[in-house]
Amino acid sequence: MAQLTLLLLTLLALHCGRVLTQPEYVNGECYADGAPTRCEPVRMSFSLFQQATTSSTCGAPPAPFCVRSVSLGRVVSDCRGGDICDASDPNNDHNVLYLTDFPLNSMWWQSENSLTSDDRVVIDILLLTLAEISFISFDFHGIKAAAFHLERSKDYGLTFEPYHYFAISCENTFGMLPDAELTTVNETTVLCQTIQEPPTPGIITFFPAIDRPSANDSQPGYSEALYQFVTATNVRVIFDKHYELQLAEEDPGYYYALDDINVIGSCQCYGHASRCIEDSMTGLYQCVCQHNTTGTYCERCQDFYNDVPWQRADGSGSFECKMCNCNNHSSECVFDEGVYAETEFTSGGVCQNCDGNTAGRQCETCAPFYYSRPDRQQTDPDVCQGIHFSFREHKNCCKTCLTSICTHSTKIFLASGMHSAY
Ligand SMILES: *[C@@H]1O[C@H](CO)[C@@H](O)[C@H](O)[C@H]1NC(C)=O
Ligand SMILES: *[C@@H]1O[C@H](CO)[C@@H](O)[C@H](O)[C@H]1NC(C)=O
Ligand SMILES: *[C@@H]1O[C@H](CO)[C@@H](O)[C@H](O)[C@H]1NC(C)=O
Ligand SMILES: CC(=O)N[C@H]1CO[C@H](CO)[C@@H](O)[C@@H]1O
Repeated sequence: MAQLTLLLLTLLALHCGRVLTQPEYVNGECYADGAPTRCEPVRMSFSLFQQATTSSTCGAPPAPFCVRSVSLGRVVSDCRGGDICDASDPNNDHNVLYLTDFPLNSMWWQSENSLTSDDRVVIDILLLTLAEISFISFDFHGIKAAAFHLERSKDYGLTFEPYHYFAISCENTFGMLPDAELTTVNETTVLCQTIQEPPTPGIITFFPAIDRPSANDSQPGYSEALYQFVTATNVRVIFDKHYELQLAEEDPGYYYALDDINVIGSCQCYGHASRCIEDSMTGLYQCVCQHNTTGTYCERCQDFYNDVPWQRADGSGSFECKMCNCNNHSSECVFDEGVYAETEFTSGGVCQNCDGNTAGRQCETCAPFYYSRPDRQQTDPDVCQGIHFSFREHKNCCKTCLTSICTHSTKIFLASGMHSAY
């Protein structure tokens, strides 16, 4: 109950927030006293006011149904109320929109009313980003399904994979054991959760991370596998089986009915953003990346911040991206694993296209046939001066090479392309 209250408060807060302000969510900061710290956007609802779609809705044409409830521990069906689903009557409409409307609204979604006990019904919800899911809850109107399962997509609906199962009998329906023991090697195994019998109306919730070995989000927190396991761009709900009843003669058949589906989580930003905002072009959420990261999900380092490899911030560190040192002679840099190992994992950036005839991993020396002027800093644009000692026409030129003549003749030499004739 406390959980439900919290959920409703969260949703109320989000509801008001969306109406009154730009959709922007702030949680903590990514820097504390100037030092980078892991940060996450606040939790929000990814289902609220999103358009869900379904394979089955009652009401067109209008059709009667019998109300299911639990009385004295048994499921009962009541056909006496003359209940009817009618899409054209606002009081009896059970459109799929009501699945994702404000949860305190009493309107509900209902499938066609005359299904057989194992007719499947599918609901799809797009989450508008790669969401890190805290929980998904289903608020059944009338009795719960006897079995249903979740699939998720991480590529905006191109592909789906099984995510979680629910059943009164996991073993009989899905051949799965509830309460499976997990260890770190198999902690992202898809599980089956028991639906209590009788399947009273109300909420059943799936927490993707809970009871998995690395779920404790402290030191270092979610494993990479678990971090990936809790994410989705789309959620698909598949109702597999109705709770079987002795249907009365006047009972038109089985149906599923839910008040709401809630998908609660935060934008996945790999610990490098405390906010995500709606992109006005795509309508999708995008992380506001910190720690010199970039991308929709802060999934890579900004250009020129490749001196260390990109890494997710977790409980063991913030892993901010580090700027390359190219001694002021390049603004391009690539990360090299080998170099990183050679430097004992302190610096792996390799500068590209060093300018001013500089060379080296950090543009820290001069290119062949150029030498470093003793009167200039390495960061100076003119630190490397050219001379070709073996080039006959210029062999008398400037032993010290600090005169303007030398600079001039060197330029001629370079421009003439005779460099390669050496
Ligand atoms: C997970 O692996 C452990 C052994 O490491 C095994 O005992 C357990 O049954 C496995 N769980 C599942 C659900 O496969
Ligand atoms: C998670 O870790 C913290 C710190 O190590 C500990 O205090 C807490 O009890 C742990 N929680 C669970 C559920 O194991
Ligand atoms: C870096 O290079 C620019 C021109 O490329 C130059 O103006 C500036 O003085 C240099 N900075 C240092 C610290 O040498
Ligand atoms: C370009 C950029 O955003 N640089 C930031 C990299 O991160 C440091 C803090 O670690 C900021 O001070 C820089 O502004």
